[in-house]
Amino acid sequence: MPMPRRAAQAFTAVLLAASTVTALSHTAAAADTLGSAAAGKGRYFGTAVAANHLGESAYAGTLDREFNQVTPENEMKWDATEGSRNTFTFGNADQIVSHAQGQNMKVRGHTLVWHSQLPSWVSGLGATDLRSAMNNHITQVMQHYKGKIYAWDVVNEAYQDGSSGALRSSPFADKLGSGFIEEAFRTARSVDPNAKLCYNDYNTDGVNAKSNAVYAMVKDFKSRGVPIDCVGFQSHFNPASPVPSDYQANLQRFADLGVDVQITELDIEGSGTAQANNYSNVVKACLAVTRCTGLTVWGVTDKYSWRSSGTPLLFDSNYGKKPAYDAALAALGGSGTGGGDGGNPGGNATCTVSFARTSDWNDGYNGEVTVKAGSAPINGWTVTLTFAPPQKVASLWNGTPSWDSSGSVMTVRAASYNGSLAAGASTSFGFTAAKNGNNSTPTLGACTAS
Ligand code: 9MR
Repeated sequence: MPMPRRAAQAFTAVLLAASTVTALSHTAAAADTLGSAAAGKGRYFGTAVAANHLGESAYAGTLDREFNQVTPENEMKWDATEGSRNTFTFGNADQIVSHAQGQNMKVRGHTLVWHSQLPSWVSGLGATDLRSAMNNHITQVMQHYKGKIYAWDVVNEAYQDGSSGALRSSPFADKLGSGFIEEAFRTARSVDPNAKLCYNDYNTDGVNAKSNAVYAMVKDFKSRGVPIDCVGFQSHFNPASPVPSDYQANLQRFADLGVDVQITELDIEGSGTAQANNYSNVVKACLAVTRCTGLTVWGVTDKYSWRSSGTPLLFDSNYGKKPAYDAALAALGGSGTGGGDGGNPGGNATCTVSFARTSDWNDGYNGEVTVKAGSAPINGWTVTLTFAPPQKVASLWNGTPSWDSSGSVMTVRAASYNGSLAAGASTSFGFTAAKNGNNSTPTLGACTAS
C-alpha cells in the first residue's frame, strides 16, 4: 500500500509544481509492480527464493505482490536433492515450486550440474561411475519436476575466470572431459523436451575471454544440433565488478546465435542514485534485446541476500522499496506507489527535497540539499531556499543559483550534469553560508521537476 505521509508530501509538491512541470508521457494504467510491468513488456521479473523464509509474512507478501518468477536459491542443488547416491530429497524445493504454482509464477530450475554444492560422494567417483551418476541425477530431478519448470540451468559455471577461456577444473571436466556439457544437455532434453535448457555463468556479462569461450560453445552447439535454448547471465555486480559498458551488446551477440538470454541472479551492491541507475541500465539492456525474456534478482530483500552487507537488492531489510526498486520499475515502464509520488494520476515528473547542515562554525555553516526524483525519471529540478537576513551564501556547488532582488531567496536549478535522475534516484548540492550574526536554518521550499 502507498505510504500516506510520503504520498501526501509528494502530492503537495506536484500541486505546487503544477504550473512549471513539463509532463512526461504517461501510460494511462501503468503497472505498479515489477512482475506486472515486466509482463507488459513481454518479460518476467523474478527473484531467488529460500524455502525457509516462505513462512515470514512480509517475505511471502512482497514475493507474491511483486514477482512472477522464482528460482530456488539452494534447494534444487545437488547437495540438497541427492546428498547420498540415488536417494532423492525434494521437500524444500517442492515447497517453493508449489508456492510458485499457487501464485502462477514461472520456476527456473537451478541447477543440475555444478562443481559447487556438490556432495563429496560425487567427487570421489571414477569416470564411468561419474558419468552415470550425472545422467541419473539429471534424469531423476528433471523427471520429478517435469511440466513444472520453464527453464533449467543444466550446467552452471563451467568456465574459468580470467583470460584462459578454458573449462574450470571440476570432477566433471577433469574426469569426463569437455564433452560433459554436451552430454548433460542431451540427457536433459531427453527427459523433459518442454523445458528450456540453459547454460548459466557469472563474469560473462560483458565481452571478455570467459564470455567468448561460452559464446564459442553455444555457437558450436547450435551448429551441431546439441540442444541448448538459453544462456543465463548471473550479473552479480559491485564496485570492483561493475555493470559492463557492453552489457547489452554482449546479450545481443548471444541472442543472435539463436538462443534466449536471461538475467538470472542480478544483484548490484551499493545504494541511492548509483545503485538505482545501475538497476535501470540493466533492465533497459534486457528490454532492448528482443530475446532477453526476463530478469531475476538474487533475493527479495537485503536482509537475506548472500551479500547482505553490500545491500544489493531492491527491497531493504524492512521490505521498504529502495530507489533501485523505483528505478527498475520505471525502466520497465511501470509506475510506483511506494518510494515516489504516491501513484497520483498524471503526477509524472516530481521530486522531493531535504536539508542537512553538514558543518558549522562561528561565522558560517555548510548546507546540503538532497533532491530525490519521484516514481518517474526527471530531466531537471529547481529548489528554493529562503535565508534569514543578513545571512549570505558565499559559495555553492553542484547547482546553478540565482537570487531575488532582496538577496535572501535563492533558487537553485540543477547543474548541467545532475538534472537527470532515474525514478527514485537522488543527487545533492551544497553551499557555504556566512551567518553574519544570524544562526537560523534556511527555509526549504518545494522541489519542482521537469
Ligand atoms: O545464494 C546462494 C548462497 O545462499 C549459497 O550459500 C551459495 C553457495 O554456493 O550459493 C549462492 O548462490 C549462487 C548461485 O547458486 C550460483 N551463482 C552464484 C550464486 C552466489 O554465490
